[in-house]
Amino acid sequence: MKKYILPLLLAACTAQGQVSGTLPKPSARQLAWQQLETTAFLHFTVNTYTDKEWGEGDESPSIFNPTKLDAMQWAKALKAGGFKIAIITAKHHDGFCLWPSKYTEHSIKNSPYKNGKGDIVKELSEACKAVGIKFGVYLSPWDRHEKSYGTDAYNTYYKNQLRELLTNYGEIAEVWFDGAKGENAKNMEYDFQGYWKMVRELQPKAVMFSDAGPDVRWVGNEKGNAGETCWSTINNAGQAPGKADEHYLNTGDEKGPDWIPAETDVSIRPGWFWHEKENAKVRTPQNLVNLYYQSVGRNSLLLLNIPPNRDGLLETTDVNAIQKFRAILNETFAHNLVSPKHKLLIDKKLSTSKVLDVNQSLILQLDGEKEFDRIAIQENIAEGQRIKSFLVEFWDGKTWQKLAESTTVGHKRLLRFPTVKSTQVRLTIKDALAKVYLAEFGVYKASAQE
Ligand code: FUL
Repeated sequence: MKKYILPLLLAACTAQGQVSGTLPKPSARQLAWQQLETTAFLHFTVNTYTDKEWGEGDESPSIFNPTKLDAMQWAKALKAGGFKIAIITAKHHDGFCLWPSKYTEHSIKNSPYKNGKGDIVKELSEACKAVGIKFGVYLSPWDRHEKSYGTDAYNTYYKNQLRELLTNYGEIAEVWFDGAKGENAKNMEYDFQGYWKMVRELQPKAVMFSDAGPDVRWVGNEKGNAGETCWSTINNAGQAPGKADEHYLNTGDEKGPDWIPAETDVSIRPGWFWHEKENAKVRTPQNLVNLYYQSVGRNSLLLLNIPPNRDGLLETTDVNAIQKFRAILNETFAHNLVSPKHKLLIDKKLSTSKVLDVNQSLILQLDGEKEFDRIAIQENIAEGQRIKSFLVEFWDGKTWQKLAESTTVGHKRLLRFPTVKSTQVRLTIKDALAKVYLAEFGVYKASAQE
């Protein structure tokens, strides 16, 4: 047996990339996911009616009655807000299912909603398809209702429900495995490997989120803050769902052998579920724009939660906020002021890039003398994430002046600074893991409404 061990080890190291000298790279599904940039969460369950954030599991299905529910209203609002996936809490910690699962009575089928004939997972999946956005599901492993929780039979229960979600609702773009669990919850060994295998088999295009992957990791907080330095790589060996090292996940690890980019989940309201008392605490469009800079602008994705109310509708305040958020972003990033002669860097194609070495500088001519206060830089992450630190300067007519100095770039780095006027800017790669594939470079003047 022994003689097989070394070749096996070597093969494993090469597959991980670091030992062979090549860098970890995204899978096709991760690459496509990263480019979506903004995705949405819909937290909805019995909590909406009990005013809780974590249900107990003993709520009666009779309290769940969203009489005006309109999944098209949700889907249209999310589309208008520029969100590319809608992820619904098909089952939160209370165990109540928003679809009529065959495996429990604790579901919508025993609620007054459509006299027990409703299926919100179906309604939303169809609405998403109709408006042209993707669809995802959150299925809480922690279940405070299901009696088998704490035994291995629960793993079978969970997989039965997962299979229902993966087979009856068309294409699923993302599956969310939340690691959260109350301190007094029963001990439970989740069969994550089994769950993940099922997703790969039944929905090969779906990315899977948990604290630590396999495809997407948690950003380490629920405040909407990706690390100032944010690597898409980590060493997954030390991480597990529910046992996350929050700081490590926030910044990633430049030496990490596993490509598992960060997703920044945050709510438009203080809570994840709708509460009447929070109606006046909805984030403003400007606050949401700031979240975009702190997540997408730091090589992460923004997963913004917009919770339906007791009627089953998104509130007008929330809908208006996300629409305005998108309008501001569209205005800010409408005109790239870089001269058309740098065409590879302004063609919005990540696959056409300019290769730069460490210490190499690149001067970017603007399309005349321009006022600007935002810069967007993108690496072609299909080749891995490489930039460790960089400097951006502008020409003041006599000399180069520092505009910003920063660390990682990855899919996107957004820089904000007070307005300057100039004809050219200069990018210097100060440190990198390997040659840099610079895909895009944008110079902008922010919308006055930011
Ligand atoms: C947490 C949960 O406990 C919250 O209720 C919410 O679902 C959030 C997105 O994840 O871990």
